[in-house]
Amino acid sequence: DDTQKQNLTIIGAPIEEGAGRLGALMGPAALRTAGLVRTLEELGHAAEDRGDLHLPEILPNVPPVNGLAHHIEEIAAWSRMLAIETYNAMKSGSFPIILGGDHSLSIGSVGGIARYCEEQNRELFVLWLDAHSDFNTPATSPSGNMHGMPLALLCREPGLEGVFGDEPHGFVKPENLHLFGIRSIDSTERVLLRERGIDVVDMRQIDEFGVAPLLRRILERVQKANGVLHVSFDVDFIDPSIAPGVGTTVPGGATYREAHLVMEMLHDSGVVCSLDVVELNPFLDERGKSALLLVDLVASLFGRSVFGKPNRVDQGTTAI
Ligand code: EXY
Ligand code: MN
Ligand code: MN
Ligand code: MN
Repeated sequence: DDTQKQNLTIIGAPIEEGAGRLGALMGPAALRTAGLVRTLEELGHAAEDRGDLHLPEILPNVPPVNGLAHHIEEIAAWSRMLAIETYNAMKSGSFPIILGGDHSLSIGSVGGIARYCEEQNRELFVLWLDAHSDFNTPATSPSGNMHGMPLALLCREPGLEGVFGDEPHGFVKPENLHLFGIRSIDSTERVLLRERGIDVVDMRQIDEFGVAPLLRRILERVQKANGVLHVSFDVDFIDPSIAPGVGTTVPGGATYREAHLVMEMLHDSGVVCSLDVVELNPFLDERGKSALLLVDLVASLFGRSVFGKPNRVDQGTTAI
């Protein structure tokens, strides 16, 4: 088979301070229990599990923000640690997989990856698989929960400069950001997303056109630019009927096959450089079903397939 074997660096980020409810800190443990590392190894990859990161005793000082940003000192500490970890993993030629933990962790994970890409002059694209657009600033956020803010910070919206302090990190170009599966946007977020011209593939488009052409358009863009793609996978991208283990469920999410097809196409594209798996809340899960589904989806991203990649639809033949 044509699956490329990769060096993977698995980093647990048991962070829940960015979410409105407790439990996401158990996410990395549940993903390991569900067999994530073993599954990746069985697919032939070299997976190094670095274990979980832990908050330092002394948190950084962050200047006060204009608006609400709960636990910003904790998020700042996580962001600075994670930016170092993902930067180092990329630099060593490895593919970082960050196990969350709530979505505020992407500030750090993407911040470190973007720093590496800037240094290497590689164009970074981000695919954000989520029910939400996560584009609030402290000034627009209705909740003050920082898991709703990572993209605003990464796209240089003002208000969260203190999070990284002097820690080196990169940014995401708004035109290289692709939101996918979206079905919950706050009214102030919508204004900002429109003003910045962010590409939003909402569930209505997915219903109407299907995931394949919508995702292919994004992947072709990355390939044409000789770029790399970071994938940020929020559990609430999937429909809550099959993935209930998340604190911010929104009905009408991706089906089992839609989610797998996304991961299979991402694998075939060969452009994915890094992955976050976020927002799993095992306290809300049902007998591990969300954790097990996530492990299967990650397996699809790393080359598991039913039979092979279709190369001629008309003949139904497969490349094996
Ligand atoms: N937009 C809402 C807020 O900012 O409070 C909800 C954000 C939920 C974010 C989840 C993780 O994707
Ligand atoms: Mn999210
Ligand atoms: Mn979400
Ligand atoms: Mn900065």
